Amino acid sequence: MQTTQEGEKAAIRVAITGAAGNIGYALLWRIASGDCFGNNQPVILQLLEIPPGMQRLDGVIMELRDSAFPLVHDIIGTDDPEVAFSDADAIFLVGSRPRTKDMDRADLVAANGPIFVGQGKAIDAVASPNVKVITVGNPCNTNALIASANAASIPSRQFTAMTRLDQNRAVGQIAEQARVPASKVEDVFIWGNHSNTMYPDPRFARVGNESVTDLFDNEWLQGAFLDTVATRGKAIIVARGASSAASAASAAVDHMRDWWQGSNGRIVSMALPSEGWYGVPEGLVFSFPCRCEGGEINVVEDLPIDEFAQTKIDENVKALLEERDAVSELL
Ligand code: NAX
Repeated sequence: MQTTQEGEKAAIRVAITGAAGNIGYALLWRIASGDCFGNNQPVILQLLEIPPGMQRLDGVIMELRDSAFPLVHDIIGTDDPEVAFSDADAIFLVGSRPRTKDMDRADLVAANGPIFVGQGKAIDAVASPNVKVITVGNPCNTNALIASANAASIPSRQFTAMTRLDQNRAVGQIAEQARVPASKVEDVFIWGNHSNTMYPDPRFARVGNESVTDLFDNEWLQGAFLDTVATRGKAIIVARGASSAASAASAAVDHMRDWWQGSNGRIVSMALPSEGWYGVPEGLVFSFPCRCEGGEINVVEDLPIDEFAQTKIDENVKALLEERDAVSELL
């Protein structure tokens, strides 16, 4: 813990892996400016890269220093996970290999799984016992499971994966269709895996006081809306020639901010190890409707499930069980 001037909060340690990558470049400035942990919460940034990324990381750190953020008390750049995660209060696991055109999901699982074994062990050894972990690197649900399985001393509920980008995409689609600002759209959330099987559930969503299911018909909600959200990542790659970066960073900030500071009663999407909620097998890292309060994530447990939602939940359970089987030797 850092010494503080009177009245100033002690700095928290925030670790970010893949910090010199595309998402890292957008994420660091949002965290440094106070968007995530609060505009009166100083941070020490602990940035992890692999050796080939260290020169780029040096450049990123130079730019961060040149931004002279009042809340940034120190910046550490390293290629050693035990240095990056040392006493970390919050960790963003972003670094991993993005999927390329020639890779299917099984290739991605095989390429990235081992990274999260080593990082889970390092978190177990050196992070704060209260650490909050968000996994962004894909396949993020299964990578969170691997990291958690290798960090036995840290409760598994402290390991989450990011489906907030999918939620934000769903909000964006509804807002655009209803011609309202995104702030008017509430309580749409994601079930399942961060992959194209995910289910953006509109049944409890509202635009202002109006129910989304009254505003739009099932043909759109179960058709174009669902497809657009589920395949948005690919559409961005086609249009931009690169995968989502700023929107992914923004979603990671939203996820961690709500966990850290509370979601003010709003339902948000977070993937976390199932405790059997909605019949999802225990331990599977699955996106559920959640509310956050006092630093805790509480799954909203009493929502009715109709036949379509059940089919989508089952589809995601099946896909995640297959991913879990594919990495069983890493768990
Ligand atoms: P980049 O390739 O731009 O950056 C990744 C960085 O991670 C590189 O600098 C690389 O050197 C570093 N890295 C690789 N292995 C590492 C390791 N073992 N330890 C530390 N650093 C390591 O990818 P970027 O666009 O930033 O995407 C990062 C990850 O986010 C990818 O896996 C990507 O698939 C995933 N995404 C997840 C999303 C989600 O909603 N959950 C959406 C966006 C994104 O596709």
